[in-house]
Amino acid sequence: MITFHSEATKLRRAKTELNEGLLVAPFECPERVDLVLERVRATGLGAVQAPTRYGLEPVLAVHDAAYVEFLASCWEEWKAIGMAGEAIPNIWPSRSMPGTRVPEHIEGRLGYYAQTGETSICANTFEAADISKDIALSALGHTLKTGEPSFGLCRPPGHHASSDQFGGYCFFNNAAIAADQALKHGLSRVAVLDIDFHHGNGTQEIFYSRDDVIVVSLHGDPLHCFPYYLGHADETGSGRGEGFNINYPMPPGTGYARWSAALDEGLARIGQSGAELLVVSLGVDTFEHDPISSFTLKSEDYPDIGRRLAELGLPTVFLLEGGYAVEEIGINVVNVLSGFETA
Ligand code: SP5
Ligand code: ZN
Repeated sequence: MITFHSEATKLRRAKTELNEGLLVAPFECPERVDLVLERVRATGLGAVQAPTRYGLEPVLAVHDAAYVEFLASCWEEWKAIGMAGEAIPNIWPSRSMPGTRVPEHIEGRLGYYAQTGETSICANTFEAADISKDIALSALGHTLKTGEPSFGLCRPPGHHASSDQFGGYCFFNNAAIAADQALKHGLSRVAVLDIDFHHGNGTQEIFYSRDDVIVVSLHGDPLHCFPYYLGHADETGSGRGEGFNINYPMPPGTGYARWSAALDEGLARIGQSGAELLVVSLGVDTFEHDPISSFTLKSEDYPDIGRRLAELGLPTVFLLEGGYAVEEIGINVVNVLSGFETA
C-alpha cells in the first residue's frame, strides 16, 4: 500500500497542552510521524510518496472562510500583542452568553473558534494543517485514479475539527475534506468510518444534514470520554441526512470482542448504504496502553481490523487520526494496513 508523507507535518511543535490542570508536553507530537514512517519502511508496506499541493479551495468547501483566516493569522496576532506563551483559549461563547458577534480581540476570537483548551496554537500550526490535508487529498487522488488503497500519514489529525472550530489537536478535517472532494470528482456516496477512540464530532457536524456522506463512528461513550458533548447513539442525522450518521459509543474498558462486534455492524451499514468509497479515520488510541484513552485493544487485534475492512471490497483511503502510546503507534497503525492488504 502506498503511503503519503511529508516532513513538513512536523513543522508544528507545540510546547504546551493543558492536561489535568498542568501544562505538559503535547501527546500529539511530531515523533508520532517518525514512528509510523519507520514501521512503514521496516515492514515494506509499500512506496512512500510526497503529497501534491492542493491549495485552500478544498478546505473552504468544508470550513468557514473566517475560521480559515483565523487559523492563518492567529499565531502572529497572539505574538504581536505580547502574549507570553502559546495561544490557549480561556473563554468561550458558553451557554449563558452565546452572543452573536465575533470579537475583534485575538483572545476573544481564539475562544470563538475553539472547542477545547488542550490544543495550543503555535508557530506553523496553519502550515502543518495545510500539508496534512494535502496528504489526505493525495491519498484520495491515488485511490480514485488506481482503485488501490492508500494511507495518508496525516498530522495534525482532523476528525474533531468542525466547520468553524478547532480542538482535540485538529484544525482542518482531513477526512471530511477528502470525502467532500471525492463527491466533487463524481462519486455519489462516500462512507467515513471513524475508528479513533474519540468521537469524530467534527466529521459528524460537517455531514450531519447530508445524505451523500454516511458517517460511522466507534468511540468511548461521551458520558465518560472526550469530547463529552457529542457522539451519542441517538444522534442519527437531520433532514435528508437522517439515518446517515451512526454512532457506536462504548464504555471505558471496552475490549476487542465488543468493539469488533460494533465494527461489523457499522461495516454492514456502510455496505447497505451504496457508498462507493471508504475513508477510514484511523486512530489507534483504542490501544490498551494509550495514555489518554480507555479501551483495551491489543497490538494483535489491529491486523484483524484491517481484514474486516477489506471484506467490504471498497476503494479505501486510510487517514491517520490519534494514537499516543508512542512506542507502539507504528506497530498498531501498520498492523491495520497490512491486515487490509493480506485479506
Ligand atoms: C485526534 C485525537 O485523538 N484527539 C484527542 C484529543 C483529546 N484531548 C483531551 C484528552 C483529555 C483526556 N484526559 C484523560 C486523562 C487521563 N489521565
Ligand atoms: Zn482520538
